[in-house]
Amino acid sequence: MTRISATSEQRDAFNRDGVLCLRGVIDPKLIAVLAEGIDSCLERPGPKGRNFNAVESPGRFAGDVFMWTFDDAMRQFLLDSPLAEIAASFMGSDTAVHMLDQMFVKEPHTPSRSPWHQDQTYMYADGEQLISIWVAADPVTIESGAVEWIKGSHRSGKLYQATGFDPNITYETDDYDVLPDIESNRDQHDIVAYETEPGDIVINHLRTLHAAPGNGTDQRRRAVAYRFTGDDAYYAIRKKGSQPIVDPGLAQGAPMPCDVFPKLWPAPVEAPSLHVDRPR
Ligand SMILES: O=C(O)CCC(=O)C(=O)O
Repeated sequence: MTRISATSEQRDAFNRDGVLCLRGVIDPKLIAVLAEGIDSCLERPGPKGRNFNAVESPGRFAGDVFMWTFDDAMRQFLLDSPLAEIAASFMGSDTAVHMLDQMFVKEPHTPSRSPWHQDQTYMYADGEQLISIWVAADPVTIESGAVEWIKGSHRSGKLYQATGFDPNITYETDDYDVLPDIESNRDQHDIVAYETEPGDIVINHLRTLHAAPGNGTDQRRRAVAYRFTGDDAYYAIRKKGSQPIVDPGLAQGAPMPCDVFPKLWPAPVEAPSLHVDRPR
């Protein structure tokens, strides 16, 4: 397996911007495993798999989560890739705990945007060492739906209410601020997007604001984001937010490592064992 750790320049840039693209990190053979896993999950989704857009849309925008617990290729990709080590290195953490994998597939000509959001308030951890790594199985251009990131937004001190990718789901709660209208005021923000080739990765802090346009091309845009937590993170129970695929049985504030959120760095002696059945 490729060994990757952040240089001090890369870590400084990541800490400053809350987002960083690394080129050519994942072996093409492993990207093929990821592509196989994504296609398998599209064909046979897990318990929480769904389409984010209406069936009458020209292109499908599909999502799924915790694929590593029910799909062999997704599990192989997670365990054989260097993502956990990279996550630990960029978080400045001795350990990396895998919180969840989350798929975002925009088939050709899907008009559906991924709305502006921070990841943290959908998810199950608070702390500082919170990171996501976005990996695409296809070349990604601005036109096919490259994710846009607001540089430095992870340092605003704000936590925003999550926004439903599925317009039928809202996460309104007075625990967090209402997200301002970023799209109508784009010139007020330092927005960056990376066009990527398979093997490139984009790392973001879970508080970095981001969004993605639809896919206006004939090319598929298949991607998975891998969410990791570090030493200082702890379990967060949200009044509104998504739930893990299985109740981890953790109390608010508990350390993260458990069967549902396995510690993957340093590499475990025994592979994580959680298995979830796919609906037939
Ligand atoms: O890939 C996308 O369209 C959205 C990705 C995203 O929102 C995320 O990784 O949290």
